[in-house]
Amino acid sequence: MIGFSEGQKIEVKGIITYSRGFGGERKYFLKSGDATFCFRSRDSFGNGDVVSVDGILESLTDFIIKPEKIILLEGKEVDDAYEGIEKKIMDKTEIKDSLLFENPASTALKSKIKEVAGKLIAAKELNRYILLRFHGDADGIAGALALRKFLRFRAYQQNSAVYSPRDAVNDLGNLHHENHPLIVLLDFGTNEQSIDGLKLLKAGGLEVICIDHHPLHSDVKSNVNILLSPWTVEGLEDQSKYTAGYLASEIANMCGVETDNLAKIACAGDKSDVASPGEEDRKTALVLDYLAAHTSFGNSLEFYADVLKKEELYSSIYSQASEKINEALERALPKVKKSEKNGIIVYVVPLDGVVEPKQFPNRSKVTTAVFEHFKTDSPMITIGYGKRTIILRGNDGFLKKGYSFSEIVKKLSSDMKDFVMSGGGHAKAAAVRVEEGYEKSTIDRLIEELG
Ligand SMILES: [Mn+2]
Repeated sequence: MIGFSEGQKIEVKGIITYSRGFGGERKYFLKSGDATFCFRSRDSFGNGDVVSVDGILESLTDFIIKPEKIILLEGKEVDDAYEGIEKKIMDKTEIKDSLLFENPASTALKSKIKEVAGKLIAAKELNRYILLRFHGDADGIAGALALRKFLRFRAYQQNSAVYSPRDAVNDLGNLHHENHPLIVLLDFGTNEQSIDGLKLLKAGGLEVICIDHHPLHSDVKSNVNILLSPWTVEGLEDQSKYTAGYLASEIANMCGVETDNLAKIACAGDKSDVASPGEEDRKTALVLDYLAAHTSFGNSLEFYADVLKKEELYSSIYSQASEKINEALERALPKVKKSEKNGIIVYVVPLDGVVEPKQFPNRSKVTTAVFEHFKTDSPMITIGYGKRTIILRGNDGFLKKGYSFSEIVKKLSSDMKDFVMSGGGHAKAAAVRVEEGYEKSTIDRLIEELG
């Protein structure tokens, strides 16, 4: 560093990122944003504490300060220090300026992707505690694996697409003793049902980054610190296909790791063509979905990464998963009813008796399998239903006629408040929960909406 000399008086404000015992004292490492200093003290500080150290610069080789006075900062001073130091680190960090894939979403979101990349790199540099919740499907898992390539964090699988107030209270409780933790929600958390949870995090003063491609509720933006969503891009079409795992791969790419492969797996998992996934990527996505459906423990990310490396286990999971889907498809096809409405082919398939509760494939996977079985260029939708659940799939032809399931579901939810409990999803794929016994009437009503 320019301008420092040994023996000079120095005052440094910084964040403690690490410490270790050193005789009867502790040796602390302090990041000021310009450099990492160290000092020894008998006082006890924690990682993440912000201190101001007055003393003599003893050595220029590793910036050792002999402290004369150490003050632990509190309140607003801490927040200001974090902001300032983080900014210095972000300015110094080299973040790649190129994208993995150029498309209307990545181009428009480039500076946002960069912002998240910088934020995560700074968090890593400051050794902040990061909690990442990822959606328990191939897209969410691939995204978490992409971020894992350059970042350490606690990872938890989220099996619902909603960030509930219960999740928020849990996180607030668990992070209570962490200093300036950071929460990342990946592939969920930006829909209407998540707002209350997000509000609690905000009220608790937690910093939150949301990376999601589910239809965005307008209140999300004001309740999180950074929002990376294709739904914020004006005029963008088919927003959902820019999947969360794909966006996470773009972030990781800017941080200098290779994530091309994970971007493809993420897109394969959500049937998106954005990263042009191939046959092998589709296989891997299926393996991840199969694993995620069978995993009940929360911290499973390392396990997924391992399975992908173990060839034999991988292939045997793949053959089991595809066999189970084919078997379910065989059971479903005889029950499919075909009709037509306003030039749209409609397939309806009852799924009770076709899928077993809590088994792979679930109702949504079987509906997708039926949908893919009847693949056509003409406008077509497939509706799968079971007890209290309706699953919707539509093709590009359906979309081109100007329809969107997220819009239709929104309308149904408000028109049929008493029967439709909740619903949501994407333009081409969505799900609805209804009161028991109202599955068929809701489907009839839904088909009427196509008129
Ligand atoms: Mn997704």
